Amino acid sequence: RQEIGMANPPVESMKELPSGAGKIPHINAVILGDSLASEEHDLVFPSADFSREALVSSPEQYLQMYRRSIEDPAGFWSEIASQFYWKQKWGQPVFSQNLDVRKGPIHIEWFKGGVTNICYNCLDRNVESGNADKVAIYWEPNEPGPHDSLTYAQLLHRVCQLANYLKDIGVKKGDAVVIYLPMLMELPIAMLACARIGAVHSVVFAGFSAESLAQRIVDCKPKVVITCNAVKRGPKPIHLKDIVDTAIDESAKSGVSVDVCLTYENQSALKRESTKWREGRDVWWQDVVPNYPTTCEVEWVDAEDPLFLLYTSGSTGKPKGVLHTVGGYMVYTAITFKYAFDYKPSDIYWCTADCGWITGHSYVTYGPLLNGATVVVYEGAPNYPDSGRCWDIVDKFKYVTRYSRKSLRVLGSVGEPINPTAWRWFFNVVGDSRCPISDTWWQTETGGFMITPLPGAWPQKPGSATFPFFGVQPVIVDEKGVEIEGECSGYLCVKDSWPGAFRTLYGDHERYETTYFKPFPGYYFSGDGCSRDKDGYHWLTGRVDDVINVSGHRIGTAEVESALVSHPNCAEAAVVGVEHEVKGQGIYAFVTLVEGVPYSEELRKSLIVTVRQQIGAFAAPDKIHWAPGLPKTRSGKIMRRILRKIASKQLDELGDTSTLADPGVVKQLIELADR
Ligand code: 6R9
Repeated sequence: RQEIGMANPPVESMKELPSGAGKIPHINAVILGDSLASEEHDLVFPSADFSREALVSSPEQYLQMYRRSIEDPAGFWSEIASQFYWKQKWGQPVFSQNLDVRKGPIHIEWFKGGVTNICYNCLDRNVESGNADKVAIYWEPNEPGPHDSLTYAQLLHRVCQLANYLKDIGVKKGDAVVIYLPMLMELPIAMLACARIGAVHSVVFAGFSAESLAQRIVDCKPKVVITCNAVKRGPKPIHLKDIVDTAIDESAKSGVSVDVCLTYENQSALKRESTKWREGRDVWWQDVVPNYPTTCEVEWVDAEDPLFLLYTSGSTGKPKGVLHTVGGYMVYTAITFKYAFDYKPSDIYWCTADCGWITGHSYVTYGPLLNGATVVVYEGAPNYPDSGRCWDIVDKFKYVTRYSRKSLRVLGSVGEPINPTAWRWFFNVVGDSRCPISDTWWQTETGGFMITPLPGAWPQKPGSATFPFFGVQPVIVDEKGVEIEGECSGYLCVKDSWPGAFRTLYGDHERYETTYFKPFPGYYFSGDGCSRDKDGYHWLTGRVDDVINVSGHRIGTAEVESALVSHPNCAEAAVVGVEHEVKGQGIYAFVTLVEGVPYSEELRKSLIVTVRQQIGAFAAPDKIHWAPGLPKTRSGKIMRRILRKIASKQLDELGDTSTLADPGVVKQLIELADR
């Protein structure tokens, strides 16, 4: 409290603060510092130095900006959009929307009539404004050793060459291009080249199988697939081109043919002589692209023209092609990047996500480059050659001694609720108790951060994503869809649109409406559970299909997991609900122990006691299942669907386990079921 007092001027009057718009009245308590329940959730304050230098340095400043964004969205977002280059300004109204299924089809439009190009804004704009020689991308290869880099001017040249090639082979505005590349510089180059000519990129994470790739090719029917022959992640090469060959053959069976497979020769992984080749269809990137001119005219597009498709898995069925458009996405990713990371032009920024996921789209490629930032792109795995690699990379690009991590300023977290124990490790150990953590809640569908700390603005609570970003109105509703105010928990929805929102599911607007807008009419439904504490902080509790109802008590699996993980012997935990005769649902916990700790009855009891102590007796797990490993997707998400089946002993209904990072863990778990 001392710190915040120093960092932020005292508040004039409480009446000045919003009570209606934005629905975050409890943040008042934070500002006035009078009623925060620090005994419940320890508060972690940004240092006075950090706040002083921050873009948003106090709760009042945030509130002022937030209130404006809600009361005058057109004005607020127009001002931000004006920081970019528009060939022609957008028309009126600045945005139009219908998020209420009862009032007709769902539609969202921002900056309609505005003519721009996101590649131009990422590259040409920066080159022309003095950043030509600034490093845009540092590329760190899988094998520790010399790295590569591209300045903004060089990146622009590379992008133009590829754009010219794509145009030459007939790719036009609106055509889909599938990109199946690992984290080479060629991946953001390919995305930007598509954007430059108005083509719609569909990046498929290079860890997906041939079958999944084929499914995506069949859905968006590209003329061109861009890939590389192989990649090394860790010690072993993966032959991506073989996977693409199979996928293209598979797609042909559904009548979808690919004319060109542009293949980058990734020499460190595989020589071209050893690459399987289809004459007439396959083309080596290095043989053609460098021969094209380094300038390429921009295809000016409407703000509402499509920018990309990104497939994401639903609860069932085929993947959903989330569609984002140019203008709103551009404005939203740029501004969320800037504020959530308190971006300074001298920063070197590294996001470890792969461009195959939304985080890599918004916060490796577009958000940072729109801000003229220097981005690190890393080809390999975080634990190769050992688990110190990340800190090695951090130090390398600031040229300080091994593992000092002194250059770190802000840390980020995304993708799953981060439990307080992990949060504290990240904060204390990685960040030396010095760097604020931006725990950003958002989704493929939302385009950019939705609920996120602004690191200099207010104290953090370990495990809370804190408050909404500008223009975002999170709403918590009960099962009837009625908005609940104040301290509460329920389903997380969003009221009104924001520029980065997805506009449809490709080719299936009906599924878009059904999945996201029908469950709670009038709102966008996120599929997540959330509670808001009395200070207005948001706590994401996981997907609502992960909520367990025990004797009428709603328990977030994440809460139980958090409690388990706080036990010194527990490394990781995943909790699912199972049918229970008396309680409705019982709690079933898969627990991975810290290396070297043996399973024992005593430990089982002590884990249960920990949960009882932290949440209450009603939340005590009915079963602890020892788990040497947990089934995870290649992006690191625990596949609870599989755990639920194991827990309920429906072993013949495990479903597709092929997308797991390590399918072997399932067998292990089944064997350990009765230990
Ligand atoms: C960006 C991304 C979206 C789902 C989302 C939620 C979970 C993401 C989170 C978080 C708690 C956070 N999620 N960020 N949960 N705290 N900071 O991950 O997109 O792959 O589409 O996943 O991830 O459950 O609904 P996506």
